Amino acid sequence: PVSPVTVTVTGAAGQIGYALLFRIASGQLLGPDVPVKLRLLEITPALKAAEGTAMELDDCAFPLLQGIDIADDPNVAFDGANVALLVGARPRTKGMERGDLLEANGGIFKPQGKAINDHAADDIKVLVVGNPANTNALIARSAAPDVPAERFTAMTRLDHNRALTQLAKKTGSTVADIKKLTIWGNHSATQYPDIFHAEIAGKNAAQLVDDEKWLADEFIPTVAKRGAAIIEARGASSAASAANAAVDHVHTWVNGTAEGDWTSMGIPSDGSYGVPEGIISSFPVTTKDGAYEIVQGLEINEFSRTRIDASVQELTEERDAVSGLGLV
Ligand code: NAX
Repeated sequence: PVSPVTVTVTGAAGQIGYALLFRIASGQLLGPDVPVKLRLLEITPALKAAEGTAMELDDCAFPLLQGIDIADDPNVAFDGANVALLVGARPRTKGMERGDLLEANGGIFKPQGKAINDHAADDIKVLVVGNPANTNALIARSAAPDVPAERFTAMTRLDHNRALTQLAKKTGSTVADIKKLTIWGNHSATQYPDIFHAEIAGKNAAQLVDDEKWLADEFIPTVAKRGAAIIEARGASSAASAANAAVDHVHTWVNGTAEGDWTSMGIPSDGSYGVPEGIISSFPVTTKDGAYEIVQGLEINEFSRTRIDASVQELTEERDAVSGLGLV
């Protein structure tokens, strides 16, 4: 029998948590043969709501679910964790400056990083979903010096998936035909979805599209501003699609990318493609046996270079800001 994997989810009582936990418990995160133990971390006032979600999880009688613990103390919630999904974060509220936002999130991600450092299992893998995801991941990573830096990742898979569908619609293809798409940079409006290396049923996507105006004026802004468009339409931010992307991210990290394809993950830069070492930026990566590697040797044209640099510049500024606050 396969031993159970402990998965900690923060912000468990929130809307992404509600869309995410049932999929984890049903086996979609790690595979149909892997039993899971869930740990839900919430702030004290939301513990009761988290208990309600746990009651519904019980009522699903998922054969793979071997237990649910709920805590408001990160030291308890991350104890023995193999996978940590950091979803809960402090949202930007009206009139809040960027510095205030980063500081408020530092108050969440620094102690969580330390708790992961002190209590998680040796094979811990961390995905930060809560925004600003890249910089929150950097804060958590900095607070966990004993955990290998590459275990701290940020989610750009939702952007990747959004880009796949937009490209499929434009070209009259299906998402399953598309390979080697890349999201570069920050999970923010500056992100750069890159189709220059993408293939659609084996043909180069940029050549098939052959429309730089569409790329610059429609594709990139549609993908980058999709979160706002969802809020406008739904009256609430992306939840099921964000949970789906988190499942995809971890599933791919653990189980590997397909031959001849790659995915996008926010990961600590090793300096590849001129991205300053240490910042958590999205790259094209392949995964195998629970580890990932940046796809090397891609030619970056002028169109892409400008956009990657702009997003990386924003990440560098966020890094400098949290550094100034003593958070990294
Ligand atoms: P909700 O406000 O519905 O839920 C957040 C939950 O986190 C709340 O229940 C809150 O009590 C909890 N929480 C707050 N501080 C906590 C702490 N210190 N420890 C544990 N739990 C804590 O937000 P939801 O819609 O679920 O979104 C969660 C986060 O995901 C937000 O930061 C959001 O911006 C971010 N997103 C990131 C995306 C990405 O692609 N990286 C896309 C979707 C989403 O916008």
